[in-house]
Amino acid sequence: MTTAPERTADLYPTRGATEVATPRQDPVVWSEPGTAGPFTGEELTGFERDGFATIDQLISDDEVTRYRAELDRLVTDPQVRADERSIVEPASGETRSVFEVHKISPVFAELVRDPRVVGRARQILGSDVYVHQSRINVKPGFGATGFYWHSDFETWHAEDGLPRMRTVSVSIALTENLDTNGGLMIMPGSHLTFLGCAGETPRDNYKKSLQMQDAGTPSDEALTGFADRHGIRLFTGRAGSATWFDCNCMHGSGDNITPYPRSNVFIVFNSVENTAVEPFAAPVPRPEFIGARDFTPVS
Ligand SMILES: O=C(O)CCC(=O)C(=O)O
Ligand SMILES: [Fe+2]
Repeated sequence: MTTAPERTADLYPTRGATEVATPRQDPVVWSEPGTAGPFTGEELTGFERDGFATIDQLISDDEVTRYRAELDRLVTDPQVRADERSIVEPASGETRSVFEVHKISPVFAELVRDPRVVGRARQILGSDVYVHQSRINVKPGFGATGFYWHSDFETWHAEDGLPRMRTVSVSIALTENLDTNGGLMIMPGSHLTFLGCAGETPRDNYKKSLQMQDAGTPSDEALTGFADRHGIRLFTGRAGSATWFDCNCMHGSGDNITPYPRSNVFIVFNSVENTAVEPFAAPVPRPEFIGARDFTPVS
């Protein structure tokens, strides 16, 4: 008699017939209390409660200048622009995101290895970590479109096969994030509830969802309930500031119609004890430049 290979249990059902809320089944901070690292105990407590922690100045002004020059280079380099890693604005054709910047740019690779960055990720995830995704989001002025409300984990679970909520993102501002230029909004405390979304994942969903998300989008009713319960926080900060946020935060951002670009670099760290398996709710995994399948720890 043969037995079928055991599938990883699905703790977070999504993309079924109806929208369904599941309480979080995982810790938020995985390291033992008192584990040394760049975050203070107080910051970690806040992260556990709210799902995010902000750092006023993660990198210096000189470093901002260097990383921003590298961002500009990546956005204007015709070879990078022609690469599938570049996602353009549907209307203007301008570059909106470039993925896997830690692989295509030695400068951003350095940022990932920086102890101020990877050290915080290790502290939250309580293990060695690898990069599940990295990207720059450029958001130029005069009409860059926003990112509709979503939980990143919903997509990473459904389409990339991350089993548990043991993943954290950092968004580092490379231009000033004003209250007017399409900054990141998070619903504090929303990371404690998983909202499984209704609707099947179309094949090659990522091609559309990177410009405008559709599958994996919460209903207006659910978002109203979340917002009424948790409120909405807008993150502002000078270039060099950073927001760390849990993988299951309900978040999004508005359009940028100001003249001032809002450019950030995002790095997503996943625990080496939570590596990707088969997608939980999609026909095939997304390409590796969006969801890594190389689990080599950052050293
Ligand atoms: O850049 C933003 O405003 C939000 C980006 C985001 O949510 C994402 O890249 O998953
Ligand atoms: Fe996101």
